[in-house]
Amino acid sequence: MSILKLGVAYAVREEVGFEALVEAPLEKVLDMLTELGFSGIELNIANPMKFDVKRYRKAIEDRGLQVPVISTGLSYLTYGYSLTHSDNEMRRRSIEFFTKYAEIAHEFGCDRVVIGLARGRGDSPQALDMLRDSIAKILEATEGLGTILLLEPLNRYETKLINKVSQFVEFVKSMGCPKRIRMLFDTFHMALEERDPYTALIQSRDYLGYVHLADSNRLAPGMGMIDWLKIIAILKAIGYNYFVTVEAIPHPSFEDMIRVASATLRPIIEMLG
Ligand SMILES: [Mn+2]
Repeated sequence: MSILKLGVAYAVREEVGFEALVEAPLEKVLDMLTELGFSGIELNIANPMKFDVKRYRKAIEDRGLQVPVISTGLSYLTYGYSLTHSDNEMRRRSIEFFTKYAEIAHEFGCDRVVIGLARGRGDSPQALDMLRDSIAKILEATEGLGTILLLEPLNRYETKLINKVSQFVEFVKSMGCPKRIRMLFDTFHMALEERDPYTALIQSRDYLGYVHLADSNRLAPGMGMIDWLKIIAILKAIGYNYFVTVEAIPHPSFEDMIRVASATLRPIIEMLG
């Protein structure tokens, strides 16, 4: 039995958009995941206030799958809310959404919520201060649940706020290293930003709370230049023991993407993980 579990990211919303996320009927996706040996599904929820927890819980639990994290980037892409928005009301709504995301995560029996694009693009000089302030407010509001916030370094084309592992470390240190902020390491973003993404992964070991897998071109693992044996070997060596979740462009289709990802990763995880 491997320690690492394989997951896939899934977009929960009606409108079609963000190409890196999945747009396919839930039940069909869950059946395919079960068949291909996945253990979990990450839910990226555009509007947590309208999310039907019961329906999702039943469909997911009926198949013996888990929800490793709740992710949040679609709230920014759909409504424009962000943790660093210059408009106080938009920032307040973003924080309110995060509090609700934490409650939803708790209902799925997981304690982790992602801060990716919902932190905003970082265009204003006050952005880092606003991010610290917003995160402090979310930590306070979710203290009773013990929610862990997974802050994800993203590549420079998506945000100016925290693009590398070293910038993540600097940021959490500036907040006094709260135990409930951990890093989400995304192989696609780090292949773009770091001199060497493998070394960067090793350097993230003390902070690592979650991992996204996509190849160097954001296609399925196995369709680009990343050395997956090396990535999984490092995760094992640094003692990471949670989900590795595929978040790749569904090309040529979602089903093809998860088939390739499973064919690439499962043998390595079974051998090493
Ligand atoms: Mn990601």
